[in-house]
Amino acid sequence: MNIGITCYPSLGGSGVVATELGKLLAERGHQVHFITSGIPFRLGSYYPNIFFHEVEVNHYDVFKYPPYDLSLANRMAQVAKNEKLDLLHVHYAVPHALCAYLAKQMVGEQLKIVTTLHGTDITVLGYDSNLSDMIRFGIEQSDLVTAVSNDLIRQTKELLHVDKEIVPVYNFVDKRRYYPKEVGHLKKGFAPNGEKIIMHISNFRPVKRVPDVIEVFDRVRAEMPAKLLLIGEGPEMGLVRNMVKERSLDQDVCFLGKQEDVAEVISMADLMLLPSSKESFGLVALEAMGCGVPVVATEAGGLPEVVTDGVCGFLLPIGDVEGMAAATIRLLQDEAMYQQFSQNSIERSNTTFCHERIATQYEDLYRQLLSENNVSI
Ligand code: GMT
Repeated sequence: MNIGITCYPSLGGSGVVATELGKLLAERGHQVHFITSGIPFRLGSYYPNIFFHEVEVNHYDVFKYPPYDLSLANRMAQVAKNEKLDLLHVHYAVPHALCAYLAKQMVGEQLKIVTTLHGTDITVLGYDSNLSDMIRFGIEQSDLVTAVSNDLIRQTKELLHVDKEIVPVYNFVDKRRYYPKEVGHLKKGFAPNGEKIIMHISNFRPVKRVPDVIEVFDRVRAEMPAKLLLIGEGPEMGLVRNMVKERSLDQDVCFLGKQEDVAEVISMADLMLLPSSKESFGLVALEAMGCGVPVVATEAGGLPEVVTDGVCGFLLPIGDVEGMAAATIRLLQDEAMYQQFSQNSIERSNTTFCHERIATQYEDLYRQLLSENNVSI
């Protein structure tokens, strides 16, 4: 198959999933064309069967807002024609589903559109009355719509009142790269006296509730020796740094900023903390599970579909910092329970969320869609 993929190329779960899926499809012999505003950050080096088509936005003075959407639609149509694309798989509804619709109008009905909903494209932007009708239209005009959790499907239907079938396809991790790595030497640098390492990874946006991470860590630290590693950057970084100072936690909290090889970094952790108020899936939780790191998180959105409560970690109500601190201490102090949760996490990640399984699911959906229209593939 000739497949076009559009996503946001910068750091973020939807871009990661789109890029990793593209790599897996290319490994299976498909021609994969990324149509994005920059090289997706997880793409890294050269891969056979992967091509990159940059979307260049016109910054002519007359434009108050440079028209990214139109340039993207135009590029999609060009690539679809030149490379004889069978389908465009767009990740994140806004504006990608609409751009794909426009491209299809330009090249013809034979070009199929697959839209994957990732979360905030519905659970945040869906509440904006300036966008909600467009999002609904984009979903309805797509030939196939998938979402990364059942909870996101429920929320999409409730919020946008769409009747269209939305197929759940979970996110995945590549188990050839996400497994417990031997990083004792790195761990020693942060926890020289064998302190437990708690980790949080996010874009520090309000939905991630990073201040709750500090609240939880403060309580854990009062009970046992522990270190907190914070990975990522974003709007609430200043607030979080202040909280660390005010609570005199500077010696025990380390800010690592953005990191590319998270599989290596996550292997240093004993526990992943994810206190989000919204999380359609929680890719970071899955990445941690793949590395054998149990998760303490909230019950938000699709997290219960990823982290089995009491098996791979513990899930608490949003904002329950006391509960999350108690669960963290319990798990870190009970060695037998910890080892069991760590094993359970690896097993769940390698089965339900195995990269091979999910790539096959997407491939089957593409084939079904194209065969409905008698396209030979
Ligand atoms: O979490 C974010 O702020 C980034 C966002 C994105 O679009 O990259 O993540 C969303 O998509 C990820 C991949 O499907 C999911 O794992 C995240 O749970 C989801 N974020 C939210 O729902 C807040």
